[in-house]
Formats: sequence, C-alpha cells, structure tokens
Amino acid sequence: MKISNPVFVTFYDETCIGVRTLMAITKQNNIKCSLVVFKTHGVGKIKSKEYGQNYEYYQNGKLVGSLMAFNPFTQKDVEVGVQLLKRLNPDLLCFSARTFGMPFAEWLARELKKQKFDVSILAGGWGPTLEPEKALEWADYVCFGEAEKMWQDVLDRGLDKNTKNLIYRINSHINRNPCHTPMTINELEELPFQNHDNNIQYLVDNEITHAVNWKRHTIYETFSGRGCPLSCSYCMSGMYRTIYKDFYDIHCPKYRLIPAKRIIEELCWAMGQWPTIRRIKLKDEVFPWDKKWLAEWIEQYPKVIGNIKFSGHLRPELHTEKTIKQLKQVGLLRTTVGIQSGSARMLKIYNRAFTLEMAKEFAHNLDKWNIGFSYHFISDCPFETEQDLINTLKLLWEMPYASLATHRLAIFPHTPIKKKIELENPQALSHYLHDWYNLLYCLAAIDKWRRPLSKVIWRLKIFRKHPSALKILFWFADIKKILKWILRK
Ligand code: B12
Ligand code: SF4
Repeated sequence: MKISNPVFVTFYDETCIGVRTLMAITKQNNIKCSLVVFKTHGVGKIKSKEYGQNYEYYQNGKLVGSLMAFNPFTQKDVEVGVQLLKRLNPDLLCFSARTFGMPFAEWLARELKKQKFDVSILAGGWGPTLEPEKALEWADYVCFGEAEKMWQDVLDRGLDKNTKNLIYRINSHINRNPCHTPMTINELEELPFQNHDNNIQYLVDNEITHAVNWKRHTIYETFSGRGCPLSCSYCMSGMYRTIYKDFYDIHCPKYRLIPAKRIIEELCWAMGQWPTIRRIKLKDEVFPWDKKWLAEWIEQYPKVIGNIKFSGHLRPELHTEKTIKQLKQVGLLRTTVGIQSGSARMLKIYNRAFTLEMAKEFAHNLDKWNIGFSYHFISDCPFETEQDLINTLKLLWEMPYASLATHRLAIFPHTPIKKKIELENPQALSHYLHDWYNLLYCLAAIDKWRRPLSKVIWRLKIFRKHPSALKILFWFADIKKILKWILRK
C-alpha cells in the first residue's frame, strides 16, 4: 500500500520529538502528513482519581496531577477527534503511544471501527514496542523500536507484510518481521530537523484547535543523543541494548551521542525559524559529559547562540564542579537533582550509580554556582521500609534548600524492577505513611523556616495518620504570591 496522506496521532504529547522527526522525513520526501495531538500535557489540580496514583505527585507540598489525572480524556475528545480524523482522510493512521497512552489509543481505535472508518492503524512508540500483543488488539501493525529507517521504507515502497520492524497477527500467532539495525551516530546526524509546520497540526482537547504549543515560540526542545549510559531499574531509557538483543539479537548501543556541532546547527536553524526563542532545553535525561563534546559546546555555544540560556539534566556521578562552573559561564540556567532515595539500600535497588555523598556534593556545587534546580524523589516503591524514608528525610536536612517533587513509582513493562517485584512480592508501606514523609521532605527542602518544623513534626509524629493536615504549612507560598500580585496591582 503506497502512502500519500499519513496522519500521526499522539496522546498528551505536543513535544513528540520522535514523531516530529518522522514527520520531517515525510516532508523531505515531498509527502503530505498531519499531526493530531489528543490532549495537552499539563500539571495542576487533580481532576480525575480514576487513573490511579502514578500521575499524581507532591510538588513543594502540593499534591498535583499530570496528564490524564489533571486533564481527563473524555468521550467528547473521542467524538471530536473522530470527526477531525475523518475530515483529514488519511490513508494510514500512525498512533504513537507510551504505556500510559495505550488505553486512549484503544478507545479511539475502537470508536473509529464502530463508525466504520476503514483505515489501517500502525502503532509505534514505547507502549506498542513493549506490549505489541496488547496494541494488536486495536492496531493492524506495530512498529518495533526506532522507526526512521522503517518509515523511509514505507514512504519509498509502501507498507506491506514484508516491511521491516513490523509486528502483526497471523491468526492467533504474532509475527515479527526482521528489524532494521538501530541508527548510527552518522545517521542520527543526517536526520532532518523536527517538523513544526503550523498548518498541519491539530490539538483535540474538548474542541479542535491548531496544536501550536505557545511555549514553542519561546522555548526550543531537542536531544543531543539517544538512550542513556546508566541503567536505573525502573526506566527504559538505558534499555535499548536489551530490547534489541532480546527480541532480534541485534546490537544497539546503550547510548549514542550526536556531536555538539550538529546540535548547535539545529539550534541556529530553530532560532532562524522562531526568532522569539528565549530558552533552549536539552531534553536528554543525561546532559552530555563526554570531554570532547563538552569542550566543543563550551567553546561554540556562546559564540553561535549568544546569551540564550539553556537547561539540561546534570548528574552527580558524571558532572564535576569544573563542568558545572563552565556550563554556568556559557548559559546553563536550570537542572534537576534526581536522587530518588536518600537510602543507600534503595539506590542499590534502583541501580543508581552514585553515593549519597556524591549527591550532596553535587547539590552544594549547583547551589554555589547559582544554578537553579529541583530535587526529584520516587515514593511508594514497595521495597521501601520506614527506615529508608527516614534516611531520605535526614539526607534532605543536609542539602541546600530547593524545590522538590516526589513521583510515585510507575512500574513499566520489561523493567528490572517489575521483574523483581513479581519475584519477591514485597509488602508496601501505606500511601498515608508515604504521603506524610513526602510532605516532610517538601518541608525539609523548602526553606530555612520550615526545615526545623519538619524535624519537630517527625519527632513528635504530628499528623502522621492525617498527612493532608500538613498541607496548610505550604499555604504561605500562596499567600506570598497573592500579596505580591496585589502589591503589583
Ligand atoms: C524526553 C523524555 C520526556 C520529556 C519529553 C517527552 C516528549 N513528549 O517528547 C518529558 C519530560 C516531558 C517526558 C514526560 C514523560 N515521560 Co518521558 N521520556 C523522555 C525520554 C528520555 C526521551 C523520549 C524521546 O523523545 N526519545 C527520542 C525519540 C526519537 O524516541 P521516541 O519518542 O521513542 O520515538 C521513536 C520510536 O519510539 C518510534 N515511534 C514513536 N512513535 C511512533 C509512532 C509510529 C506510528 C511509528 C511507526 C513509530 C513511532 O519512532 C521514533 C523515532 O525513532 C524517554 C526515554 C527514551 N530514551 O526514549 C522517556 C520515556 C519515553 N518517558 C517515559 C515516561 C513514563 C514519561 C511520563 C509518563 C512521565 C510522567 N509520569 O509524567 C511523561 C509522559 C509525557 C507524554 N506527554 O507522553 C517512559 C515511557 C515508558 C513507557 N513504557 O511508556 C520513558 C521510556 C522513560 C522511562 N521511564 O522508562 N518524557
Ligand atoms: S539516568 Fe534517568 S534516563 Fe538514565 S536510566 Fe536512570 S532514570 Fe533512566
């Protein structure tokens, strides 16, 4: 089947750098395509409890929701979306989903079938890649892993039963075609830049609008590599090697770093397209630490990009004080301190490659060089004991003040931690106890007035059974904001 009008569909994902790359390849081949984003990816007051607790998190003492917990996916979205998809009249629907997006993809696909909208569905992204059998309940084909080479084949020759990377059903059997080798660094360098053409993108969020993310005009987001050199037990980023080996016996490097020169070229291109860009975000989970790469970035960034600030995720085990200082001098504005737990035992379970001393030193160095950051912790891991939570609290008492977020552990298919949980069936602590500690962490990190309070509340076990009562201690920030606002008026 030759393709002349594919439509990409994403869920809560306007950023979708992977899909935007496939769209750029489509454009390069002079083939028209469109993008329909279902729902914006916001964070705020929880509007739906239905989706469980993974998408709720504590941020500076407030329990907030993200994705569908904040902005629920509704029948109205499906109805409006189906009308739009019919109007766009695609010859191939390309659904992109992470694990959390699979139920929405299914909902939409079933509604399309119900309305007799007969068009093939190709599903890709981490969700279908990890659980193709689930995706094939609503999709005709699944594309395994990286799709740039497979997509070029589809544009050249059409989609058929021989297309590489495809997974599909033959009766009750699931067939896997051979798979392309993953992209080499040279191939990654040659990819066209993301496609953000305004006239071909739509947002479905109760109604249809053009999916122009307002931030897009002021913030540009990209990657300097693929994968991750580390191997945290709850994450797929460092697992490209494992999945290519397990499913196809193909070697995929754990991490591929694109030369700094090429990233700077992309940033120049983006700034030419959107002169309003004021901030660059390198979205890699690990900001490059390779000496040669850093030297080129530190030399070229200020010369070519000037004083536009950038952010990226620096890491205690990879970035030294010297690097922090140099990056600050060329425009590093913000980063994160992803510690996940203050217990050495839990760091082992998470397979984190740094010690608590390194984490402390790292945060102090960021503070010293005046780089904004927030702490990230994981809560509700069933392996945690109360002693692990106490260790985290005590660690925070020794750290610089900063904002803090605690995300509940989300357990994804094929992760080592999922296998460990299945094998050992650990007894989890109650959510209430986690919440009490989550709020104590926020108090300990927020400022010098509230850190001592976290010590007293912990020692006297105040509101241990009713943690939400502690939320009042964070209203102060709101009052301050309101006062500032009134004074400004
Ligand atoms: C950067 C990043 C983010 C950024 C930006 C994400 C974005 N929208 O682009 C932020 C911080 C916002 C983010 C948020 C989240 N993320 Co994130 N993120 C990543 C990271 C590090 C890179 C993603 C990426 O763009 N990779 C590069 C591109 C090229 O790859 P790609 O998107 O997978 O696309 C390729 C293929 O998958 C395929 N493909 C994709 N779609 C389609 C569709 C079709 C039809 C075809 C044929 C092929 C295809 O082709 C693309 C090109 O090769 C990955 C880890 C990783 N290495 O992938 C985690 C990762 C994807 N994130 C993950 C998660 C869980 C989340 C959150 C749910 C976290 C949360 N609790 O809020 C949210 C969800 C956001 C959303 N709206 O979807 C998980 C997903 C696990 C899973 N099983 O689903 C990952 C794998 C990390 C992990 N913990 O394991 N994320
Ligand atoms: S460092 Fe981040 S991206 Fe890399 S494996 Fe760990 S959690 Fe995943």
